[in-house]
Amino acid sequence: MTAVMAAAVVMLPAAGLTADFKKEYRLQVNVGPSFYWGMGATKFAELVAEKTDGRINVKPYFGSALLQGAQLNAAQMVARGVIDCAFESTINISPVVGEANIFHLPFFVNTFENLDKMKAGETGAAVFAALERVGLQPLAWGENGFRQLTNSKRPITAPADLKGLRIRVVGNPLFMETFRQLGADPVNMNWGDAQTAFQQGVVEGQENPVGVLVPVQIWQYHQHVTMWNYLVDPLIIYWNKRQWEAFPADIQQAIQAAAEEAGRFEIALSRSGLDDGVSQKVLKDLFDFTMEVPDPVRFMESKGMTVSFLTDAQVAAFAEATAPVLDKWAKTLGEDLVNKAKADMAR
Ligand code: X2X
Repeated sequence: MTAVMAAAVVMLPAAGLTADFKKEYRLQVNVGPSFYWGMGATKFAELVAEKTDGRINVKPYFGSALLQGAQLNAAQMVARGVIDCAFESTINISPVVGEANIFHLPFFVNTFENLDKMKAGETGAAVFAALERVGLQPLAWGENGFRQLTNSKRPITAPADLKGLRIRVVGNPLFMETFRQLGADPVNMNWGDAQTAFQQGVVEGQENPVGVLVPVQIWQYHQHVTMWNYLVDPLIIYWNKRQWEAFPADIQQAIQAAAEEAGRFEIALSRSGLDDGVSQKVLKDLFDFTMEVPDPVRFMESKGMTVSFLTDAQVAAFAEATAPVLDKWAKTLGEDLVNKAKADMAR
């Protein structure tokens, strides 16, 4: 054995122990740190540090700072390894993983129960498998929530109320088509630009979950909110797959556990005040979380907003009006996936 070879043999185990980790793993997040979603990202970074004894340092980059605001590029950049990982909306994943649009069909998934069944069932497995096929390792679910409609003009309780309203939507064609079908005038823009557009009154309305409406203080621009649960926006914590596979097993396990815990925390935050108290109990009992989470609906009312909850008949009228979009996109997604979702929800 030559001296060089001997040295290599001695070096190997040591190199294995102190695997070459990056100084920082960059985490893409579309919103800011004060949103529940942003708080979930911070929690994920903290838990990864804790569970890997500081060997893996995840740093959240809020407001799509790594993408100059181009939120719809998130998944592509992680798949290419330009960004390491993301805590991102299924809407922002959908350009690369079309299957994610199963959650965004209008008036299709309408309750937390249905959503949970889909995530735990074959639908969730199919969406995760689709991420893997494009080079993304899915780790856990989070939640932005059911998206609600706000506007500055009038209470909206029927499709006719939307006529001609300029509504900001995210740049996903399914959203554009849904609002066009309802007779509105949708305009797509990134979230960063949308906030300026609200301030300047360039748009008269928008749609987002209460976990976004409250931190942006939407009542400053829009006085009316329609609670119509028209579609749901789950989040997924995911990692570049090649990089993930190169991690030692103990690191993978630690990050996986951190993602599941952070996802659970973030979902509980997002549902606080919207379910029968289960989420608040999870926050207190499991996470020892003492910050007061206000009931979002009461809170918006206290800020002077009119809150319209739709009756079943009113929801049915919107569902009927948007049925052509649902049918078209169900075909795009494929019978197989749509049937999985229906079967999961019927369970
Ligand atoms: O752009 C939006 O509306 C937001 C913040 O909800 C998403 O990233 C999907």
